[in-house]
Amino acid sequence: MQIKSARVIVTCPGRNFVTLKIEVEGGLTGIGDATLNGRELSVVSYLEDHVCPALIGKDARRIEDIWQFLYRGAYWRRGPVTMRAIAAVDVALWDIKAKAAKMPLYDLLGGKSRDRVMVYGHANGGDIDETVDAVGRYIEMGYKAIRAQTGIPGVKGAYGVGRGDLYYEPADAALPSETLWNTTSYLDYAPKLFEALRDRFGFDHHLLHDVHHRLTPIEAARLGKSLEPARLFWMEDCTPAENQEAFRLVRQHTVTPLAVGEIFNTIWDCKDLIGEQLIDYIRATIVGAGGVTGLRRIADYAAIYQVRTGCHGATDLSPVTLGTAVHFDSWVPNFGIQEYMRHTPETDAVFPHNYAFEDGYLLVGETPGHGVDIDEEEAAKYPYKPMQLPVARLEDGTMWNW
Ligand code: CS2
Ligand code: MG
Repeated sequence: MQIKSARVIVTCPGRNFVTLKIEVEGGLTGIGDATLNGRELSVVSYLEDHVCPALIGKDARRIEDIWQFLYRGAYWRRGPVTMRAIAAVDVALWDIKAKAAKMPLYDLLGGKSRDRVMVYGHANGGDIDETVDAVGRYIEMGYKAIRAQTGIPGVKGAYGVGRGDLYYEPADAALPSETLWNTTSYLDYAPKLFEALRDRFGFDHHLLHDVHHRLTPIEAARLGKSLEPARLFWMEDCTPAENQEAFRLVRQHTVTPLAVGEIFNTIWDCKDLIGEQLIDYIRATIVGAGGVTGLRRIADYAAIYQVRTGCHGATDLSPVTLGTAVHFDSWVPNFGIQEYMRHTPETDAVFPHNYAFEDGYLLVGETPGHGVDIDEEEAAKYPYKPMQLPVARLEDGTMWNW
């Protein structure tokens, strides 16, 4: 089953997506997502200039060998650009293998471990009252788990406050826009949101919160402690995780469950976090962590330590990643939850797919492959637009973690 062509398709139906399409002799095709929010064209070049030419003529059935060829063979290991390119190839090849086997991807991975995949949606508002109302709307839509983020009065552009209810999208300008951060106001305000949410809705729904790397370890420990009465499903990215040891300090102070890993690329980024049981959920995802092959390694390792998966699923992860994730989630024994931010109708039209939301869960499709396609005519209507993520500064002008 020789690879005949490998092409990159860039489209911007509201936001940029990079997709790799591989065709093998006999005509079967598969697609993989290679989108890196705000840095899309670097992956396009990595694929077009360095990876695609080397794929031609290779046996598409040898997914593991091709993964190793691209990982070890580059010499320059890891990193978001390399690992997204590898993910795109890997997912396209799994798609082809599953189509050739006439099986939905989850079957090829070992079959379903569950019937449906619990997801969490994003509720946000400019202040506590607005966010409480937004959570109410998510509950009405059937969500069992909801991430809640609130603006902070006096703090311009606090993380997670979107434009619109369903389609939160942070990459908002050709050059990074500036937001403000104030840790003192946040540490004071955020716990009040969760108190208000539990007062209003009780404890029947899972609540999640994303700190988005804004705190130091001791501040994160304090927030974790103050959120304990709200019994969160998780507190996410409470402090930057380049230094995995930082989580020891957080962990020893709080029983609020910890999630981390949406920016991780490989198992090495979370080796100690998992091995020392410093986290509860690993957020690495298909496109970020080298495809199905890379993520499966992380998930199997995590299972030994009772760490469960919680795949990143923001809108910058294309429907191809989401669709593949739903297959992965249906199979993976140590599944925790799946993030689900809806794509716009334009994006859904570019990427026809067969996963479906029902009553707080995503249902996996039954067609062979990962169940997501790209309509190239539709994609061509939306040319690439330069868009970058914002940056954050403290009030005195110091750069902070966005
Ligand atoms: C966020 C993301 O989904 C999440 O948990 O942290 O929205 C993140 O900001 C974006 O994926 C960045 O591209
Ligand atoms: Mg996050």
